[in-house]
Amino acid sequence: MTSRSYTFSHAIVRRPSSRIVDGLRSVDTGAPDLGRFLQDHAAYTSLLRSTGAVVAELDALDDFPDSVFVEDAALCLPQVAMAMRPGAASRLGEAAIMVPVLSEYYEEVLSIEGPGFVDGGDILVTEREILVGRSARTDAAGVAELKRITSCWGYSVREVETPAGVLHFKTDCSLLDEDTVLATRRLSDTGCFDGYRVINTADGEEASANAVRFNNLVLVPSGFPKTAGKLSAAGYNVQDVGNTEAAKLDGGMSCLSLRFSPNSW
Ligand code: CIR
Repeated sequence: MTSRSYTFSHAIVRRPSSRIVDGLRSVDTGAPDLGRFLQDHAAYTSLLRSTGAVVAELDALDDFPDSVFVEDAALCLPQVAMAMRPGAASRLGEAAIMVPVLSEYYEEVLSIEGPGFVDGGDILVTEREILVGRSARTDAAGVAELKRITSCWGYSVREVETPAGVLHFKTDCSLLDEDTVLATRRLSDTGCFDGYRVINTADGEEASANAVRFNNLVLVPSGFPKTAGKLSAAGYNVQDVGNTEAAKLDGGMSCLSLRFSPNSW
């Protein structure tokens, strides 16, 4: 069975900017090291490619220190791609830059026009629905516009809450398969995944929740052996990827790519 929620023919990544040290962060745990970030990014990109997907690696954007987190600027569904409207002022301009890139793959590229805001990191596309977490970056008006646009293709959007103090909805969860999500306990306890099978991150390993299922692989940040073990024991093909530098900027595995299978290909 081919699942549109984790089977992808394509991905887009963007190389980290030489201004990565200026990236946004909730807590300052030290400056990210560009050389190490580049190494981890290369390992991540080659794992995506190892699944047979075509992976476009975009040039770094030095005007946008956070632009390596390419997921936040767009949402790609099989029928349509959309530029998002990132809620951080320093990231707003990343969205328009994605439009010509996405037009290489899609006949139709739409944009969230505002006044609301939506970050791609707040959007979890599952087989049956699109969950959008309101957060410091994504507001009700943004969710409403996303809902209006995606309803044209029959998608059902469910608005949920991102726990206080958590950057994005997907900081605390990821899709593992048609029915299963990996989530922190603080998020799954809200009941937002009722009806799904939930695998919780191991206690103390909440930062491993932002994994990514990409074809046959589940990429998880390195350094979370208990959660990785739980996923392996559940039958997933787990690959760990160094994430120390992205983590200094609140980034994890899903933030680093846009993943898609355009219908027109
Ligand atoms: C930001 O604050 O926007 C970046 N430093 C991190 C973005 C992480 N993106 C994501 O979780 N989708």
